Amino acid sequence: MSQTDDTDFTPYEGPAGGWGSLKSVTNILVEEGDIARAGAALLKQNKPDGYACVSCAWAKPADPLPAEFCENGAKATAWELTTRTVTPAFFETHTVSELRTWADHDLEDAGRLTEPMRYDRASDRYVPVSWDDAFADIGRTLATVDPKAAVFYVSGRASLETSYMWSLFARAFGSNNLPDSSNMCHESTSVALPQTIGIPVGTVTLDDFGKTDCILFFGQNVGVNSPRMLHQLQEAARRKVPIITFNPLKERGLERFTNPQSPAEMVTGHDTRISSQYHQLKAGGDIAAILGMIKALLAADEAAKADKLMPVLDHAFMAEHTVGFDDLAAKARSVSWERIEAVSGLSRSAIERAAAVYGRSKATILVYGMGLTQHRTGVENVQMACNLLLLKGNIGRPGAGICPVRGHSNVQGQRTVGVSEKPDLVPLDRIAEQHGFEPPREKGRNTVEACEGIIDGSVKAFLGLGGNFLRAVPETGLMEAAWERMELTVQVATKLNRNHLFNGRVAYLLPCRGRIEIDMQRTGRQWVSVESSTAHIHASHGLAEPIADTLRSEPAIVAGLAKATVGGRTTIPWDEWVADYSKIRDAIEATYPDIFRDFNTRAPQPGGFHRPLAARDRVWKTETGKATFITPKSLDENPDAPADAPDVIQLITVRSNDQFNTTIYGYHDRFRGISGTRMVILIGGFEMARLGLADGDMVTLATAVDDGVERSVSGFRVVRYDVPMGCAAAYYPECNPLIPLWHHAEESKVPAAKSVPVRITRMEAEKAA
Ligand SMILES: Nc1nc2c(c(=O)[nH]1)N[C@H]1C(S)=C(S)[C@@H](COP(=O)(O)OP(=O)(O)OC[C@H]3O[C@@H](n4cnc5c(=O)[nH]c(N)nc54)[C@H](O)[C@@H]3O)O[C@H]1N2
Ligand SMILES: Nc1nc2c(c(=O)[nH]1)N[C@H]1C(S)=C(S)[C@@H](COP(=O)(O)OP(=O)(O)OC[C@H]3O[C@@H](n4cnc5c(=O)[nH]c(N)nc54)[C@H](O)[C@@H]3O)O[C@H]1N2
Ligand SMILES: [Mo]
Repeated sequence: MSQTDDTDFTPYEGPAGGWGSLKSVTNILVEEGDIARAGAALLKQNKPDGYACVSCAWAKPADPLPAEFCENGAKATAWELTTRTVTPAFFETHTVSELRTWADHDLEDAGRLTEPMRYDRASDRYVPVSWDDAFADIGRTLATVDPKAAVFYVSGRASLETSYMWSLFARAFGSNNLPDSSNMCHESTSVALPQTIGIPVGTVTLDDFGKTDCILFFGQNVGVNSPRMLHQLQEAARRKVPIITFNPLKERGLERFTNPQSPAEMVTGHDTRISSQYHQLKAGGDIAAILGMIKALLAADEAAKADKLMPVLDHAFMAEHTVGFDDLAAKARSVSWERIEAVSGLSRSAIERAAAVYGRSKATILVYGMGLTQHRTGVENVQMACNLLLLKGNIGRPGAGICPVRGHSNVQGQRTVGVSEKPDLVPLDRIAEQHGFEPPREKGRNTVEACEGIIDGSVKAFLGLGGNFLRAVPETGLMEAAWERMELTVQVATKLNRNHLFNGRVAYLLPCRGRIEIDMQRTGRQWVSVESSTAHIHASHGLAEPIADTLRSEPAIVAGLAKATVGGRTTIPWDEWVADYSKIRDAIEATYPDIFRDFNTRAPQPGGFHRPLAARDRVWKTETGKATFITPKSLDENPDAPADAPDVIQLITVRSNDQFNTTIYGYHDRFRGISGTRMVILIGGFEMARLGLADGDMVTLATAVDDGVERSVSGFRVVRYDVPMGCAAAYYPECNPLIPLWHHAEESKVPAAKSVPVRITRMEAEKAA
C-alpha cells in the first residue's frame, strides 16, 4: 500500500514553481485521459466567467492572470474531469472486501462514480439502485433514528447553496450534528479569533499584500497547499519586504519560487527568494517563539523610551482598542530565555532577529496554517499570533492583518451559511420564521464528538456530503471497527474512497456532479458560489459536460434526501430551489442580510464581493468590546507526551505535493525529494544516531501514550531529513491510526495532528522485507 516499485530519495535542488511544476501539470493531464476536456477547462479556472478551483481556498483576484491556476489546482481539475468511470460493472467485478486492500490512490484513480449504489451485505457488493428508491429507503430508515443520533458531515468543498440546504435538512430533521472538515482544520481559528478580534475569519485581502512591509509566516506550506499565493509573496519579496518563516521543515515554496507564468524567469532559470529569515522551530514551539519575540519587543520598547526614540509598540492603539496587555507583558517578562529556547528550539538571537525586523515594520501580515491550528494548544497558538499583531496595531490597518489560509475551497463559506454544530452561531429564530419549522436549540456534535458517538454506539446514522471522514479523522482502528455498527450510512461523492468501503446496516453511495461540470436544471444553466480565505464571495460556473447523465447535482441530491425525510415539515420549496439556484441565494440573503446583500447580482462580478468584517474597521465584537490580548496558560506544546522519555518523538503529519488531503494523486513529493512511496518517516541525522537508526531502515511507529489502546503503523522507511531535534515528519492519512481521538486542541477539538508522541522501532528483518 502507498508505494510503487520505483522509489527515490534525492534531495530536490530546484525552486517551487518552475519547469518541475509545468511538467507535473502536463503529466497529470495526459494520465487522466482527456487533455481537451481538462485543458480547456483550466483556462477558465478562477476566472469571473469560469469556475472556482476545487483545490484550495486562496483568493481569486478580480483581474486574474492569463492562467490563474497552479500545479495543484491543475491536478485537482484533471482529477475531477478524468474520463475514467466507476460504473455498476466495476462493482460487479470487485467486492467491497477486496476494495479494502486497494491503496487510497487506486480507489480514486478508478474514476468518477456514475450511478447511485446500495450496499448489499449478502454479496458484499455495491448494486445499482434508482435515485427514487435510494431516497425513499434513506428517508424510511432515517425516520427510525433519533435525530440526536444522526450526524450530517460536510467536507469543505460543497458550495454555499448546497451547504445552506444541507444545514436546513439536518435542522428540519431535528439535529444540530453538523460537523464539517473545518473541525479538523481551522476550527482553532474560528474559536480563537472571535475571542481576540471579534470575527471568526481573517482580516487580510489581496490588496493588503501590495501594501505590507513585513510578512510573518507560521506553519503553512504555501508552495504545496496554496501555490497561487506565491504570486503575492514573490511581488512582496521583490519589493524587499522581509518574510520571516517559522516552520520545523524547510519547505521549498517558502524558500525559492520561479513563476511558471513568466517566460523570462522560465528561460533564465531566475528564481526569487521568498523567506528572508527561516526559523526551524520545534513542532509546537510557536507559543514560546512568539512569547520570545514579545519579550524582545518589550525590551526594545523600553530602551527606545529611555533614549527618547520612537516607541516600538503602538501604545496609542493599545490604549484605545485593547485590553489584557499588562498580563501578557508580565508573562513575557517572567518567562526565562532558557525556557523559551528549550521549548521553541530556537536561539535567543534568532528570535531577537525576527523581533527586530517586526519591530521596525509599520504594516505586518501574519499568515498561518495547520502548523498552528492542529496542536493541543491550537487555539492559544492563534491567540498568540493575534497578540503579536495587536502590540503594533496590525489589525484594521492597510497592509496589515491576520491571514489564516483556509483549506478546502468553500470551508470558510460553509460556516457563514449555517453549517455549525453551535446553535448560537446561527440565526435560528430567523430560520424558524423563514422556513416554517422549529430548529433544535441544543449544541450538536463536532467531528471529534461524532467520532466518540460512533465508537460508543450512540451515533446510529452518518450522512456525508463529500469528504472521506473515516480516513481523515484520528483513531482509525477504533473508528473502522465501530463504523459498521451504525444503522444507516450515506455518502454523496464524486469518487470512490476508503470511507465508502465501511457501511452501516443500510448504506448508499450517491454520485454527484463536480463543480467544474455544467449544471443544467429545469430553468436553465445554474451557477453556485463559494467564499475564499480572504472572505470574498463569488460565483463559480461549471463548463465541462458531466461525465454521466445519471449524475445529479449536489443541491438536487440534498433536496431528494430532504423531501424523503422531512418533506411536509417545512415550507421550503425544495423543487423550486433545485430548478433555479437564484432562489436558494435569495433565501440565504434573507437569513443573512448583512453579509449577502444583493447576492445574486454581486457574486458574479469579477472578484465577487467582500463580506463586511468589523475588525477591519476596528470595531471589536468581542465580550469586552475591545481587541483582547489573551495570555497563554503555559508554553507546553504537548501535555500528552510522557515526561522524561527521551525516546519519544513528536510526529508531524503533513501533506505531500502530490495529494489533496486523502486524495492521493501520486507518489512524487518533488519538493522534498521523495519519489515512489509515501511510507517514509523524515528525521534528522542527530536523532537518527541517538535512536540507533540508519537511513533506509524499516520501522514501526507506535503512539507513546498509556490509555490501554495499542496504536501503531509499520513499514515506514527512515529518510534522513532536515528536521529539528525531538521531531519527525510523515504523511497524512497513513499516520492517522496513531492519533488518539482525545489528542486534540482544548477548546476547538481540532485533532492535534502536528504533535503526535511516538516511539520508533526497527522492524525485524523478515517482516520488513
Ligand atoms: N495541493 C494541496 N492543497 C491543499 C491541500 C492538500 O492536501 N493538497 N489541503 C487543503 C486543506 S484542507 C488545508 S487545511 C490546507 C493545509 O495547508 P497547510 O496549512 O500548509 O497544512 P500542512 O501541509 O498540513 O502543513 C502545515 C505546515 O506546518 C508546518 N508545521 C508543522 N508543525 C508545526 C509547528 O508546530 N509550528 C509551525 N510553525 N509549523 C509547523 C509543517 O512543516 C507544514 O509546512 O491546504 C489546502 N490545500
Ligand atoms: N493526520 C492528519 N489528519 C488530517 C489532517 C492532517 O493534516 N493530518 N488534515 C485535516 C484537514 S485540514 C482536513 S480539511 C480533513 C479533510 O477531510 P475531508 O474533507 O473529509 O477529506 P478529503 O480528502 O478532502 O475528501 C476527499 C473525497 O471527497 C469527495 N469529493 C471530491 N469532490 C467532491 C465534490 O465535488 N462533491 C462531493 N460530494 N464529494 C467530493 C471524493 O469522493 C474524495 O474521495 O482531514 C483532516 N485530517
Ligand atoms: Mo483542511
